[in-house]
Amino acid sequence: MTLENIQIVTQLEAILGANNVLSENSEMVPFISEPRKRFHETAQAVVMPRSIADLQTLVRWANNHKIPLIPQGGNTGMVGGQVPLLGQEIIVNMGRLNKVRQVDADGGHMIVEAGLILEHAHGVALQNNMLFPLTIASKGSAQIGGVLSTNAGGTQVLAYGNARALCLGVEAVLPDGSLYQGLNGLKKNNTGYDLSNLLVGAEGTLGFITAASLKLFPKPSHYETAWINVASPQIGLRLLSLMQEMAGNYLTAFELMPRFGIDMQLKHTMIARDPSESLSPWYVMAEMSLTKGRENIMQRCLEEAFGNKLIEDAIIASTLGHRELMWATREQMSASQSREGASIKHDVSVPISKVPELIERGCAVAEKLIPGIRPCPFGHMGDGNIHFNFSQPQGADPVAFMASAQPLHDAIYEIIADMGGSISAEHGIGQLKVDLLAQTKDPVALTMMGKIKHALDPNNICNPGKILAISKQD
Ligand code: 2HG
Ligand code: ZN
Repeated sequence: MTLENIQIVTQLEAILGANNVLSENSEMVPFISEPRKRFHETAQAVVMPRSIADLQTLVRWANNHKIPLIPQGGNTGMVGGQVPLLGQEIIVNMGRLNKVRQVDADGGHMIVEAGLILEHAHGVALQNNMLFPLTIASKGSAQIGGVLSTNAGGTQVLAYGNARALCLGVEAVLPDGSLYQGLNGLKKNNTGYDLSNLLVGAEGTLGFITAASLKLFPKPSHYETAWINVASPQIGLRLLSLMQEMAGNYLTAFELMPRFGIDMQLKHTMIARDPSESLSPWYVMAEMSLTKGRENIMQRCLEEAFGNKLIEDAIIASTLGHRELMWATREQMSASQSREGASIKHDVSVPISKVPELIERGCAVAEKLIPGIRPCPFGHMGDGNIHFNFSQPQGADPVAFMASAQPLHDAIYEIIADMGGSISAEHGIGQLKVDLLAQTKDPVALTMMGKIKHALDPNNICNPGKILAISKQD
């Protein structure tokens, strides 16, 4: 039975309460427009369930009527997973399911609901003298459910792992409305298929994550943070090895940035001052998260690097403000590119040792394809994950620049394939990379994914057309 929009809205109001349903286009805008301004479809409605039981009723109803639902967190995703593709979906914003259910500091975990904002999760951990380490630039809006559904990475993966590695289990409403109960505080639990891990990174295509058990770590007593001039990504790689050798897992961040990224931020007055000491084509921002009694490890690493003639200039943050300036500069790289005009992006990874070669080959091919293009490769060098982004040539028409992107995408992804890398390191597939995934993923893996999707969601109501094309899911 198909329902008209008006009936849909009436029934949604009956299930969830009128205050929790938005259907006017003007009200839906904040939930439909997304960071990259690339996906423009409207939605039937935006709903905000207030309880897990209401969510279950909603999903059961949608399954009966074969109405597509999109689980949405803070709407910060970069690949359009959290916004409509078809125009007839109902966006289910999870923000009101945001309770902290349990904190077990001694046991090293906490159970929180999907709608909890990532920064608030950090705060809960800190109040208990613990650390939830996963952090991303959009931490003030991103929600735990979205972080897990996209298996987000960020700047601490080097030492602590990505979202998947930080999750002990989830609770989820499945496409038939049943509640999967996988929450636990266990480090070891070897009881069959890892279903929680299947839901993490599924981008809402297998159901709605409603709560998660997250790992907590002892809170570091202090941080040593440095901004280091490196002559090339190759030198950056050697510095990474040196720091890992000397500091082991205390090295928690190792981020690479080109000078261009700092210049953009100064130009658009996004930072009060340059965090670096002097000009260099590249910089590394490195951080060590240390426990009591471990002091000056960064200083010793840098002395060693100076002694080996690996580096010529570096600065260690001497105040909290200085450290914050360094982090702001790193985290605003993406936003500064948006202010500079259009940018063509690739969230890619290669084996860490191949990052310098990736940057060299990628820049060369881009400059050949689009003269004047301004490469801005930056990011999580310690994880082999580079945001291989390119800003439009100065003064170029942004629309024409974006229209010329395909040969560049093809060339970058060809290099990635050649190096055994990944077409999506941390942002996921969403709607942006569905075709690319189909072209590049192992065919057997794609078939397995399609079968899992069909088994759990035969009516294809959970985020249809994301990760897998609609024909593949049926
Ligand atoms: C980051 O690391 C984000 O800053 C955004 O993942 C990357 O805009 C981008 O390409
Ligand atoms: Zn990133």
